[in-house]
Amino acid sequence: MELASQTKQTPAQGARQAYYDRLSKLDMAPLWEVLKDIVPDQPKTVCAPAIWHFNDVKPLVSEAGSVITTEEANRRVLVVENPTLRGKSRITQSLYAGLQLIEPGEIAPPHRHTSAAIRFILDGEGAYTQVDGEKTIMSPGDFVLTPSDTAHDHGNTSKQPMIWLDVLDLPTVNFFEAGFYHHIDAEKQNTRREDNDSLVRFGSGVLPDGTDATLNRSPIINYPYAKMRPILERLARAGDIDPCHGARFRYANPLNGSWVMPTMGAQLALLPKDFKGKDYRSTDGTIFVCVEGKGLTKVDGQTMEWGPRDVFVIPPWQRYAHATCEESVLFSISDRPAQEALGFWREGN
Ligand code: 1HN
Repeated sequence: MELASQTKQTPAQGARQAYYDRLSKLDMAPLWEVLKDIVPDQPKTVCAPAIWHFNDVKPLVSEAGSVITTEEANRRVLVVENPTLRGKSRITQSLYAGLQLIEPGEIAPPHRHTSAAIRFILDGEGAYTQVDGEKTIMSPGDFVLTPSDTAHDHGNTSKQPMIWLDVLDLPTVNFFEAGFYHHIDAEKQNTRREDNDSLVRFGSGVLPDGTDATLNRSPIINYPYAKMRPILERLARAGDIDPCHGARFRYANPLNGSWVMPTMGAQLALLPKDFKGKDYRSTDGTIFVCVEGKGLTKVDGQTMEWGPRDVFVIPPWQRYAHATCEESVLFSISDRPAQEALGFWREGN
């Protein structure tokens, strides 16, 4: 009886609740009860910082090869899920990530969909992907694009398995409920261009006559690590080293200097040995891959130690700082281009 009287509403509260109940019947609700939740003072994230050590995940990715064929799976991928977003197939609220395995002799047949994808090659040598009629052979550290709605298929004609990180803007496209998928009825698409044609045409500071410069994404499908790594060395040697990020560039759309795709943007950074980065935060939750070296990243009271091929994620607006014990290279990707286009991307220290 005591308890009941304690939880009893005052007549005013009771009237208010009755009013809310009547609103609810019409699918309406009072803003003042939720205002603080939907308009936070500063970015509020449901993501957690997390790291996937390649040494831990590689055996499980390899085991997938005996669990299912690429033919049956279509794409043989283990989804990398943020620990606080389990079951949602996402690493941040806006991005999907997965580790894909393709065994020697296998093909992953062509299809196209609204969601754009990137591949960042982690392990193996010599498998290929084809994007809109162009084939490229992939090596570790290569950054490969599958822009929105482009036909793509993969195959492994090498003698070793290949593992790469897939990142797709699926949660973003699905947030807008705007995604289409098209099956292409073939084992592989026919190539219409020479291998690596797009890099040769657009990757050297010239634009051939007839180039459609309004394309909102890069025409280049593979930014090979062998071509990118020396650029970092130049930047570092010249002393162009940011106190937070090290010597860094962003992969650019050569037509307009913008990010490679409207929904996802990527960067590559060289952090010198014994680098001690300053604190940084930004509104784009960011996925990192260690390409080379060894170091750690402190975020929100947590320390994540990383080495080659490890994948880690920093949630939006959480302060982080990198430190190295060896010269290191970090690849990163986020939804920053989308936030910039919408006008709400912010950074700070
Ligand atoms: C996809 O098309 C690929 O083409 C990989 O390799 C992962 C995850 C969801 C939807 C489409 C690929 C994917 C995907």
